[in-house]
Amino acid sequence: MHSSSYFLATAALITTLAPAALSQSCPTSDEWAASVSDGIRYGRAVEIQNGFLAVGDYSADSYTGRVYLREWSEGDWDEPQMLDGVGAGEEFGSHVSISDGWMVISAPHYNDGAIDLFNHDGSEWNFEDSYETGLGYNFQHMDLSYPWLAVAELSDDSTDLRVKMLQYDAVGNMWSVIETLAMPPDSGSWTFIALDGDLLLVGLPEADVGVNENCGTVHSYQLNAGIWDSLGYSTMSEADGLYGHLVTVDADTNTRAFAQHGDYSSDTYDDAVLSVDHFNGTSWDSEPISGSLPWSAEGSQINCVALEGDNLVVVLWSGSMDISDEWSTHHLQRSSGVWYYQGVLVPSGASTSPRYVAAMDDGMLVMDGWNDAIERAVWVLPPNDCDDTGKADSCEVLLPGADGNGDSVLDRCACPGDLDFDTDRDGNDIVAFLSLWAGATAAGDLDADGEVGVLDLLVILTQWGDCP
Ligand SMILES: [Ca+2]
Ligand SMILES: [Ca+2]
Ligand SMILES: [Ca+2]
Ligand SMILES: [Ca+2]
Repeated sequence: MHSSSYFLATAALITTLAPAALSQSCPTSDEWAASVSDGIRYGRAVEIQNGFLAVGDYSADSYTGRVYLREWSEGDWDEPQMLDGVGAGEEFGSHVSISDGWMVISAPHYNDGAIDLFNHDGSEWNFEDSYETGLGYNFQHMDLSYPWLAVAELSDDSTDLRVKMLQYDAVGNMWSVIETLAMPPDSGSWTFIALDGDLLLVGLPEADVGVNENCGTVHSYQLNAGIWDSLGYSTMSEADGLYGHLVTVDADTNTRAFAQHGDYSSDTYDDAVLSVDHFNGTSWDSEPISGSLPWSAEGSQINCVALEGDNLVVVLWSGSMDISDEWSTHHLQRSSGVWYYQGVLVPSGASTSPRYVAAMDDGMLVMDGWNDAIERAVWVLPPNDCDDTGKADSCEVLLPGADGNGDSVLDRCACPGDLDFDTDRDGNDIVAFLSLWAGATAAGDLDADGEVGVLDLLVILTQWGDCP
């Protein structure tokens, strides 16, 4: 080792080089608390997609409702664009979904339910079209996956449930009903719609099956040549099981996840069950979930399930006669077709007060809750963040210099400071570092603070020796 000469060269560089700032492009974790003009339902709808973020507050302004819209732009979450409902009580912002530059927002109590469609023009969201439920039908649930929008609506006498499939017509710049999917009789009055790519799921937790009342089903459909073909339904055949709660789907990985809610008022099925299934092209295969899962505990209920790729997030409500209620957010990851429990996600400043929703895209999670200052709040954070940057590793690994050995793992997480990938930190890594510093090259940003400088050199020195 020629430590002294490295030291002298380093000392010389330190006197001549200022920290070199790098451009950063990955969305960063953040928190937005409710303001005085917000209602108590702030954050009861959240959505994130491709750098767009939406936070709904259907109780704002006497339940007129409001949605806050932010965009990740030039290294920051922008000041929000606000969209408001038009009349008290319509609850605009109860549901929000974004897909490919389009957004839908529900107003469940504008007449019997309306959905507004917006398009992003590169700087803001503009109203383009709307859909109102048919005469004698009430809005239930919806989901958007461009160019399709699925809307569930229930007849006033609760006997007929149907799902309207709307498609965007670029020539007329309008959304039109292409198909109506009829649900079986006794489908109940509680519906979850999940739409992604060519897969549509309809969760009906109160559906009766044979003699099993409130048994619950999940109906699935696949888009073939412009028609939504039924793939049948699944169920657990348990009375009051409420199977099909909180359905979500990821078309990129042909995966769906949902809960079996169970019945609060009976002891038989009062703990939540989580199911994850993989679509094999014809039917759904169950995927195992490894380990002891917190929602199996007495009195536990799942409030939301969010799925993206190999990541699954579960918002849990735990409580019983003995334990006071607590809300927590749990992360699971899939490896070779098995889901492994990873741990609890704790946003900075979050309390264990009620949480209801979560959504995921591009490795970032958005979720609601209450903060330590007893304010309703919304957080955005990455479930996978090996370097504690508040940015998704799946985004950062794509930045120049972040993955020099091409193994899809951030180099600074695998073995911090091993810049020549020979499984140690030694003088050769210092030499490599000095040239990265001189060139202001991103691979030298070992502490991920957006600059290459002395602090990064310290990473090599403090991690000196063989890789773990
Ligand atoms: Ca990270
Ligand atoms: Ca790597
Ligand atoms: Ca090395
Ligand atoms: Ca740095």
